[in-house]
Amino acid sequence: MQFPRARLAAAAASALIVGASGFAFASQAQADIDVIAIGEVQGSIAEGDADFTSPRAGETVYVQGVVTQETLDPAGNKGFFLQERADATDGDPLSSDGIFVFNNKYATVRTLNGSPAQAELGANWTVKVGDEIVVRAVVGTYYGNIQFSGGSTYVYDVVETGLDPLAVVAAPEIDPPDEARASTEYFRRHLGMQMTVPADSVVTAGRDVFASTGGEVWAMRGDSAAAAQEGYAARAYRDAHPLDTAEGAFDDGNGYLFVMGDLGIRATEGNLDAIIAPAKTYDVVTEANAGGVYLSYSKYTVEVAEDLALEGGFDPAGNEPVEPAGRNEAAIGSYNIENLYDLRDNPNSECDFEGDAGCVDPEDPEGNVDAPFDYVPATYEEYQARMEREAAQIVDDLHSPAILMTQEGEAQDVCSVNPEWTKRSDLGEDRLVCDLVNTGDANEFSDGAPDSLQELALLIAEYGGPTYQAVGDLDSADTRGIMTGFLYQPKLAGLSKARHWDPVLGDEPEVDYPTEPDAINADVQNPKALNAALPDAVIDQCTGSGVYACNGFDVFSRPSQVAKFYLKDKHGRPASEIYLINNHFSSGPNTRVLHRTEQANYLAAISAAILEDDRKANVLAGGDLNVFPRPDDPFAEGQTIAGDWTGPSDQLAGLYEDSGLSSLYDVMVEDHPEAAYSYTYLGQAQTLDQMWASPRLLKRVESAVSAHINADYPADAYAFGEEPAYGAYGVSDHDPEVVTVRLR
Ligand SMILES: [Ca+2]
Ligand SMILES: [Ca+2]
Ligand SMILES: [Ca+2]
Ligand SMILES: [Ca+2]
Repeated sequence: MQFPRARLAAAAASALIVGASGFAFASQAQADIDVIAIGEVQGSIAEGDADFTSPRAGETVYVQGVVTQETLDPAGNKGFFLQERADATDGDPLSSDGIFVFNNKYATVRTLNGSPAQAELGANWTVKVGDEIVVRAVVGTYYGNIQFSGGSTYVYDVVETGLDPLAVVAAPEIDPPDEARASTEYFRRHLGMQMTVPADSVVTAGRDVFASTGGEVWAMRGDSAAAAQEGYAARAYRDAHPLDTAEGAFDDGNGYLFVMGDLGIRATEGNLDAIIAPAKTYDVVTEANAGGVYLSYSKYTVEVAEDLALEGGFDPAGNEPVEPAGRNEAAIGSYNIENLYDLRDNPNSECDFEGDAGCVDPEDPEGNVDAPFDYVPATYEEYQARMEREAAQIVDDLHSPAILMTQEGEAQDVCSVNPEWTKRSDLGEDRLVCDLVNTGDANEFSDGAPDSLQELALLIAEYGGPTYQAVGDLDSADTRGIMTGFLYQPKLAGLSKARHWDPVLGDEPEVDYPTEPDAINADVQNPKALNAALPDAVIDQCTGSGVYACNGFDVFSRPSQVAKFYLKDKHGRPASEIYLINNHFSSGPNTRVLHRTEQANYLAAISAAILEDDRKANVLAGGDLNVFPRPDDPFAEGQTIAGDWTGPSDQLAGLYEDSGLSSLYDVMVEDHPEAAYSYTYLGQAQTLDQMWASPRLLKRVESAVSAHINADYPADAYAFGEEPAYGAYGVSDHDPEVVTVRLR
């Protein structure tokens, strides 16, 4: 053997052994040990293998490896990667030669009774990169990650110290195959091993952060086919997108992508608050970086040891930006403002403030929430900072649309604008006056304007933007307390009067849907939320999770909200009326499939009711539909959805076939495919936020764009105590949409 092997305790008993540290010992242990290859623990992953469990699961084994890297998670849990010297592996390229050791809060691992390590070091070995050790451990698994755990791991021997890990173990340059299944096998074959991310790799989505695991950055090799595409097209789109690298709606799953995490960076820097660099899409990695492959939340993540060195590529915000509306045009936007909760204790809600008990709804148990409420801002300053960034985006990047449909504002109305407020009054929190005691109709300052949206309107004015008015029907809220809403400029648009005979705003809406409408449907108001019971055939299939999951027994957990506006011409005269239908369907694309399909059907029925009343009506339906437009689908053709139900799921079929509306995504794809997306997930661009136009409105559409000011930028900086790296950009997880239409 060319390399040092573990000393046998049995041998040690017969002679005095001088350890690596020069310490002499004589072991009493008689046990023989059988060191096996780590590859035997990880298992050989053949092509098409569906079983990724360890062939040695649950067994106690001895392995030998070099400590290549330490890890540290945001909760303070430590760990390390162990990998065999390149010349001491099983020689099988289909099995990994490394393994992760989870070590809880400890910096040491116990030594085995009677082992050379114990004789040499006493009860504990201190984890040290560059030590080559022999351990006895139980083969465990944690959500698919094959690992040892410090509690059942003992160091048997320290074979050598002071090694340069990357000089003695293999750290292959990452090069995953294009096909998703093959890519998963590829990463599984490297689980626990060091891999090298080469320089020139290109970031494919804004850094994402998760409180429990830290941050992640998705990327592709600089020489991948997607990176070679022209200009802004050089990124990863879901397969169905026309700019995906392979032909056809569903092809390879973009297996060439990889993701980098920061468990290693945190350990290297010895700082719990360390987080991977705030990368944005198109950034280029300028220095090669190595790290162990770790499996977390179904993602094989390279936990790089050093923070990323990045160079900015294209600026995502410059990809088909919104143009200001012209003289005889009006712009209407839609924006998911991501949990815009204020820091006022709503007396009508039990889940918007510290100390609240939680919100429950027997009709929608899935929507129940318990304290602590992680969507409520930590401080008023944090809340205001988010609003300031959203205000800046609405003014600078969306060019102050006449009307903005919003999703995820707080469903609270216990405040009014302080009469003392002016653009320059600098009242801070006191810009609103609130009654935080009286509930329901007894509340003194309830005024029909949802408070966080109302305050956002004031922030827009303080920022130098135009005057906006906030409106919304609180009946559009879900159990937790988020709702859709509207911001409009009174100078450019006004709310039409709600008539009792109106096909949707009236007391007997003409929405053709097979079940009983909710009581709210009889309200005569503008704007107005609408909802109905789910059909029995759907309720009978509802389950707690997966594709059959339902958020309650109504069509919507967050009712669709209709508003009828008149747009004004440059003289302030009413030019045309338009119905806006604002939506926030249940999430996410591959769960709650039946439920979301009904939501699309109901939205189609609302639109059809308007168009049957007046086929020339201007209707714009929009919002976060939480599923992709055709031909994209979370389930490829022939893919199993459940039982013998196969893809595509075509959840928006009702909209395509029965609403009378056309998807403006088709306009975007035709006009500027490289910018046709609104969200990034697993490193790929996709579309969740959509706008749909009636025939008459479609003829007046001048442009429809998605403003790429969020999804491609690092998000949620405040969660990690950071300043936002890109000013206003990255304040929400969704990109807003703006459609510009001719007034007549
Ligand atoms: Ca593809
Ligand atoms: Ca509140
Ligand atoms: Ca409350
Ligand atoms: Ca209010």
